[in-house]
Amino acid sequence: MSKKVIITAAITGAVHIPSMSEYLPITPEQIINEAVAANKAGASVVHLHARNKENGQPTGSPEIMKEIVEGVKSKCDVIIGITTGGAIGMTSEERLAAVPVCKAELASCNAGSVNFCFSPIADKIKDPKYDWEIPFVKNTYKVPFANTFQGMEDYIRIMSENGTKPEFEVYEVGMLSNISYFVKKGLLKGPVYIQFVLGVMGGLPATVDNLLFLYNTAKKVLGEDFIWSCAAAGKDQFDITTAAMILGGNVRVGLEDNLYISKGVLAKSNAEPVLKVKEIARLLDREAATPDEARKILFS
Ligand code: KMH
Ligand code: ZN
Repeated sequence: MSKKVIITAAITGAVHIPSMSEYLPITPEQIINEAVAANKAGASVVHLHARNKENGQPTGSPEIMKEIVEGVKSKCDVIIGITTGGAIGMTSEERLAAVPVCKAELASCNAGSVNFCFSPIADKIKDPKYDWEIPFVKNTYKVPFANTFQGMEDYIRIMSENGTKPEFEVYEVGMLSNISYFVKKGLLKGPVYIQFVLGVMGGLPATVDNLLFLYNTAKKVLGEDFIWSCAAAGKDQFDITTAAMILGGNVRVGLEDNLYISKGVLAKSNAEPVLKVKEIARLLDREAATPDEARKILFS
């Protein structure tokens, strides 16, 4: 088991809406500052999404993503992972546009199609700040998160042409076979990097059994040639990431996945969950990897 743990901070995402928390970073400046502070708190990787500067709506704009990436790079040496998840309903072209522009070290690569529903958010927001928010979340009840084989092949190829390593987001066990298909096809070199994402409505629930199921299946399907991390959406974030660290895995936390630091208490920054998970790691005798230590684990 590696003593070092790679902590990823997923800064803002494309699920939560501004009306849910005043602390959700929106503008490039806020996202940059949050990423830099999360790095200072112990994150060696930041996972970035872009949002419209005026109203916080998730956007695939390569210009905004570039502004964010360059801002973070100018202030610290954290490993940058950009999203290609976009938002439900965006085309592959929109989702991929920032990859050649940013040439980040990592980019998410969603490992198969899944329902990715967060429409129940609409029931909790009585007075939305922006007009786009409620239709945006309700739309996920109707539209699946499409990641076809052709799409995944395109994502893998474009990332490889731009020196970007895919971080495979796995929401369901069959997605491990999809990754294995591309390894066998010769499109991916090991070790592949996998992010197990539990607790999405439409994907595997966030339980320790499911984490073990994914981990054991990955070992069978990918023959040990993988590095893994785990994220959990919502209230199970800290339980599941703790279990992942006990199993020797790496972890992702941050406001993309969970807006709360404890029951009923909003996290005021991304640094808060990073510090919390770093403290749990310390109690488990694991130490947060620096960006350079994480680079060695991920890229060599
Ligand atoms: N926006 C989502 C539906 C990723 O960053 O690649 C999922 C997502 C994952 O964005
Ligand atoms: Zn994301």
